[in-house]
Amino acid sequence: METGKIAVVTGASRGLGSVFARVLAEEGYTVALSGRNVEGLARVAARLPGPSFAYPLDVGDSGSVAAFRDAVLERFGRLDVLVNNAGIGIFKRLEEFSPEEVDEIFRVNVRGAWAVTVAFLPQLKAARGWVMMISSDVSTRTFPTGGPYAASKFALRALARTLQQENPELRVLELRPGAVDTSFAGSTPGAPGKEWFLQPDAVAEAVRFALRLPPQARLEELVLRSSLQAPEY
Ligand code: NJP
Repeated sequence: METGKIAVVTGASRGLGSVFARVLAEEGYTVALSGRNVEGLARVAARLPGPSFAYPLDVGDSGSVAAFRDAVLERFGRLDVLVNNAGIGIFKRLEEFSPEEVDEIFRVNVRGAWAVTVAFLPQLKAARGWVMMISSDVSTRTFPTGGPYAASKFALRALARTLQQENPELRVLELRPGAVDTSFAGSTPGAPGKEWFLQPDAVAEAVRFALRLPPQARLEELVLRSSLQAPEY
């Protein structure tokens, strides 16, 4: 079931981005996959059930974002769904961070999502499209060693809400997963101790749910955690 609609997923080379791309393809979208690891993008693209397009992107680099936007618009001329998924995490006590590490978290998690969103804003508005910000259950709470990461997700939440307020024709979803079993922050999927983590496929179902809503319905925020994770607020 091809819909003629186009979706962009950032950070699609592995983890959550790869399963978001699969669900979008299953829902009939042609998916533009992006990330720095082009081999990873090609692997993910090869497994998708529908047509796709893979293009290198560092969301924190203005030139890279402009080249990616130009490539997507030259190829498809429109955009219906943007999933701002690219993100990094570094976890340690505040005094152990270098300024460069703090900058890098904000460069990717905040500036990156802002840059890709505004690059495609005219097309997203014309399509009355979705922008899905993949933030975190820590976009409203903190935990020791998570200071700059949580701060970046609080900031992403603020960007999501401002985007919605400024652009009522869009549907902006802040999707807030808890701990998910991916390669995030250098971890290994399925590693001992991660048995309680949510599986990525479960998070991707939230994207499917949003996509299937009637046009009149705007899902603004969704917290999705493993039932084995403590309910911290
Ligand atoms: O992590 P991982 P997840 N430019 O490390 C890409 C949030 N989240 O799938 O560039 C462009 O397996 C990287 O691609 P590449 C989290 O904050 C997660 O779990 O090719 N892309 C890769 O595809 C993040 O926002 C958990 O290396 C860049 C992807 O990002 C999102 O979920 C919990 C990039 C990261 O894949 C996906 O994370 C939570 C750049 N500069 C929120 N830098 C969790 N896993 O527990 C990285 O609350 N990427």
